[in-house]
Amino acid sequence: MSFHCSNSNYVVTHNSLYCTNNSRIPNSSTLKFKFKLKCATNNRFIKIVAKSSNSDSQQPTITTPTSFLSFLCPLLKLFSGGDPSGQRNFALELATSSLASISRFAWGRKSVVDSALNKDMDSNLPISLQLFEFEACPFCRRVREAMTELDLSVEVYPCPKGSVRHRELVRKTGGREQFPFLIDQNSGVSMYESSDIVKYLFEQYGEGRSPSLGLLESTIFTGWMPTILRAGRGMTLWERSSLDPPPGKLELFSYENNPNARIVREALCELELPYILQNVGEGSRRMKLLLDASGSKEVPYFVDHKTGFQSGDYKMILSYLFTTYSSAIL
Ligand SMILES: N[C@@H](CCC(=O)N[C@@H](CS)C(=O)NCC(=O)O)C(=O)O
Repeated sequence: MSFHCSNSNYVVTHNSLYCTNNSRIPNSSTLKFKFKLKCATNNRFIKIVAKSSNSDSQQPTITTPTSFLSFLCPLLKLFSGGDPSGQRNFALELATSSLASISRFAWGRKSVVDSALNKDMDSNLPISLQLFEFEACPFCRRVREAMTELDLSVEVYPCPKGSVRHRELVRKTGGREQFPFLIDQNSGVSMYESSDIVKYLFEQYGEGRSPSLGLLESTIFTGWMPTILRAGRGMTLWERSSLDPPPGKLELFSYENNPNARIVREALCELELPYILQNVGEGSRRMKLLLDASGSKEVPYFVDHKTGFQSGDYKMILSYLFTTYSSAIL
């Protein structure tokens, strides 16, 4: 249910209140809403009191986060594989990506709910979730893991450091550059803070399930491992990436903890290419879509709908992406 009050829109889920336009509520204040609902079956009024809490991260502070990544980033660049479009040692790439997957245990591997969203599995249906993130960010990873577990499709807008398009959108919509940032067009909610996003997604689409404590707390313990192991891949915009957005829809079948799919997502991020992420964890209802598209259950599977390119071979996908979406070619 949603309502308008004091120049802001609010959405009430079964146990939370969200402000949909990111307007700032002063830290010292608590907002209390009282309203009545008329019950359809017996016409009696139910009184509802909703209270915003000061710890609610829907009250954004104006400060830009001082991220551990800002210190780690130059260090990782020093040891990283350098130019992502250049020759790569694929044995090493796969080894580090596999270790990264192991470090995240079972999170983001399989679907744990029969999600309410996307009941009709059709890749042409509009997607209501938009996630602004970058691959190397541990907080964004936890949200992507939750999305695999909830079997949700999402439009991903990569926001690497040096971004020329998507960071600006986040600043305009949410007020500051902080990732992850989620927009849910179903409810009109937009929000920062990974743990709030994960809780929100489970509340909205978890069919009564709650996120596991492991998923919520894991970022502190193992969240940085993939970032370090992958030497900061999926963190910074590739210097020769095309300045224009892709002319057509890009679609990736993936699940968060798949080592090969991670390497493709890193490249999409370094090229700042928005794409439809079709999560197909173990037990996903979307498996049929993948089978129809590729004839196999293997991920990653990538489709560029404009050019017709499609492939399930991560090396071929990388080569295609860095050639097609390089500023030198377009
Ligand atoms: N508490 C926040 C932390 C988010 C955060 O610090 N994100 C970093 C990236 S890992 C960020 O946005 N850094 C600013 C930047 O990259 O410009 C959450 O859990 O979402």
